[in-house]
Amino acid sequence: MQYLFTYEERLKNFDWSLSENELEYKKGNIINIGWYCSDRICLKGKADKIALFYEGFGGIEKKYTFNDIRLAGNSIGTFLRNLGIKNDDRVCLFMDRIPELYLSFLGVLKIGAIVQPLFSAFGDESLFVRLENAQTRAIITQRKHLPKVRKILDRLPYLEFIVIVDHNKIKPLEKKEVAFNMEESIPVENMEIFPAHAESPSVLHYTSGTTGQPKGVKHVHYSLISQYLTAKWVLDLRDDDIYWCTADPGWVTGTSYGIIGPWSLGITQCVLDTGFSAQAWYRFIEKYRITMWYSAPTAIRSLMKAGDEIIKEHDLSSLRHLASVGEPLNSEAVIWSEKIFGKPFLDTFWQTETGSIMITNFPGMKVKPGSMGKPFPGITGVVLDPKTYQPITEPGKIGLIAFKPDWPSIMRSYWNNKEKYEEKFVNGWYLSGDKASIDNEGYFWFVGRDDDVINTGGHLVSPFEVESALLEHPAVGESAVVAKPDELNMEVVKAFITLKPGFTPGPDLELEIMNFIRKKLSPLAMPQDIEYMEKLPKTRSGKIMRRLLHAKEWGEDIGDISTLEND
Ligand code: 6R9
Repeated sequence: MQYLFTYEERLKNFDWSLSENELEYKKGNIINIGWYCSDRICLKGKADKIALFYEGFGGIEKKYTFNDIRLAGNSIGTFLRNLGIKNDDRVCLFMDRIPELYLSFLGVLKIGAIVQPLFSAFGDESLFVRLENAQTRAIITQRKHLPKVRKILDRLPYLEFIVIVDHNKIKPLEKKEVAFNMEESIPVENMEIFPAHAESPSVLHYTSGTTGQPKGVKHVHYSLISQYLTAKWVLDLRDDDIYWCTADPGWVTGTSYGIIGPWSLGITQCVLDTGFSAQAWYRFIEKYRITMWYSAPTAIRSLMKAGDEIIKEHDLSSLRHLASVGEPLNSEAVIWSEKIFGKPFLDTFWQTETGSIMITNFPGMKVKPGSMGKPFPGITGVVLDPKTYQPITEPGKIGLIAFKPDWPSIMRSYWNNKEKYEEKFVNGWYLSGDKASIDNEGYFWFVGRDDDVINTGGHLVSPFEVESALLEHPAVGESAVVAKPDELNMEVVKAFITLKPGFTPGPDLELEIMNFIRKKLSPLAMPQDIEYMEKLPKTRSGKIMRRLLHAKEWGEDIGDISTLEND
């Protein structure tokens, strides 16, 4: 395969001004991501190029040119502005992967408001804590998700508008609800784009931590500088590519590389909103002649499981380049893809907080299956000694993955949580919260997380959030949530609970509790296994020893238990 340059060439004299120059951005200028992803591409002569091919349930197909997405962004932006939404207001997107989700993203940014994308699979409680924390002023949603919004509305004094994109005019609108139909709206040819500057806030993504409620990661418009160049170099996007990022924009991958990266490069992308099935995915690649595919290990493992026979039924020869993110990509998956597609999935490592790819198998670089690759040019990545926080120089020794906090798309804060934000920086390093080793050729090898956050199929789940929800169930006395090994998702959620007096353990109660969590949080956070206990292991100071439960699940040594309470 022909690549246009090598990693070493790109490392030489690297400077982010390379990206700034390509984007014709100069320090102090206006930089609005919404404009860059649509208006600028039209000005570059690509107004009639397809920006989005969409396929939804029931075979619905739609397509939009860059001029269409420019106009749609204008219409939505103008509609919100007319409601009184202004710059820095938080606007939540709570939709399935329908075109309105992608186009509203641009519209919100165009007026300088902060876009807060959330998974539409979230239950009312998950939605509530994120809207409450961000003091969100408007939410854009679909009819099917309204019951969840209506349920929590009275507890959200800052939420003024519920914008419904598919109002059917049969049922009357209720409190705070307004209808906006994109297809029926009058195209807005010209609008005043908000003059965002480098540090103007852009996207607010919520991510789970070990303790406390999820944290809102605040990004700024200048993040474009990182997202543009990493999309161009790592995803190797070229003008005639047909690109498919399988991530939902509720996850940072779905915005940084499912909207901003590709569209700022003027690339055609495809969206499939029908959920996962190997058959459907291969058919989609074949139908749209997808050339670049960015996905995640769990999906890749599911495809492997579906078998190679089904692949033979499809012409997948259009695929030119593959990459993966979200969790460790096992070497088997790399080897499998090489065998099946003739090219390996290239592993990329990054986080909501980093905003863009940090460690990567750069196109053309020798792939060591199981390794995450090397830092992107301009990124100083190290592993630190967990005691001294000094970089480890010895190859193969495990330490904490850390980065020099000087790249354009690093988060600017955790929303209203200065304390947690400051904890992420030590000795002038940004701490990722992950562990790895670096080999003698500079390749990073992922080891695991440095906290209790559960990574199930690429989705981060906070044990705290699940425990809190469990405690709201009338039968649950105490709860402890840990990761349990799983073949497909690598980790799944396991809950240990004690019951309140008068409740009897059993499969019916287990099912009831699981459903309770699913409705409140999301299907992803639902425990796959609930174990009843007489009492939970605790330290003498009364803290639940999750470490012990974790070790039990993973068959590991339980370590020091001197603080374990025993009566
Ligand atoms: C983009 C994204 C970040 C956490 C990260 C790490 C895990 C991501 C990985 C990986 C092993 C990879 N992670 N990529 N682990 N290999 N290539 O995933 O953001 O949802 O914030 O998750 O995911 O633990 O710290 P986010």
